[in-house]
Amino acid sequence: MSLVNFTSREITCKIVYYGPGRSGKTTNLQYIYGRVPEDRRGRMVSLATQTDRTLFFDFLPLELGSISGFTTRFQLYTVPGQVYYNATRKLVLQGADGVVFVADSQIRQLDENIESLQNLQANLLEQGIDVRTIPLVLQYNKQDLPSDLILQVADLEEQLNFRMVPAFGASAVVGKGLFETLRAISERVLRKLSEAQPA
Ligand SMILES: Nc1nc2c(ncn2[C@@H]2O[C@H](COP(=O)(O)OP(=O)(O)OP(=O)(O)O)[C@@H](O)[C@H]2O)c(=O)[nH]1
Ligand SMILES: [Mg+2]
Repeated sequence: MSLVNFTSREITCKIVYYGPGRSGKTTNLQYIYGRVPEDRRGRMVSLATQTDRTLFFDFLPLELGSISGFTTRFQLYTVPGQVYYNATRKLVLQGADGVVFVADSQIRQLDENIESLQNLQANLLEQGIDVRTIPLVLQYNKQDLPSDLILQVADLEEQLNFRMVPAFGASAVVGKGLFETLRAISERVLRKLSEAQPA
């Protein structure tokens, strides 16, 4: 849930990076952390297993400028993608203002992507949120892999983008498409927030 503090003139929003195991959620945050100036970011916290799978979440606080005199802070989280960590995913998802769904473009991961999208929908619904109304952006990651291993963006659009939300081809290992994704979700979250304020 976004917080608006009128005394300190700050807006704080929560964005959750969701998606199947190994799709590249943690790599997104690590790359962003490495590229944002130090005075714009806080400490990144990662809780991972010994093999670097996310065990609980990653957390990265960012300051992304100001609107109408309010400093905008974004708290980026990742969920653990592995199927059996659903209880943790639900906890991390609580109070999200926006979701980035990081899909794995590999052909053999298509079912995992669909299952994870359905899991997102179910977990949001349990919290009384319709997946059609929460700000959502899709990212088709790993587009750097050989073309015979991956689905092209147009095919992924057809298979996964049922809400026709903004979507970006990306390669998290080299940082391609990551800031475009972040910009799109933060704009959508802020727009929704401004629509919710009484005129
Ligand atoms: N080729 C390629 N590999 C990637 C890309 N993004 C991530 N990877 C690799 O995929 C593996 C998993 O990446 P993570 O970022 O840990 O994935 P995750 O979504 O956080 O996985 P969980 O924490 O288990 O849910 C790592 O070996 C990454 O280096 C990409 O764009 N291209
Ligand atoms: Mg991870």
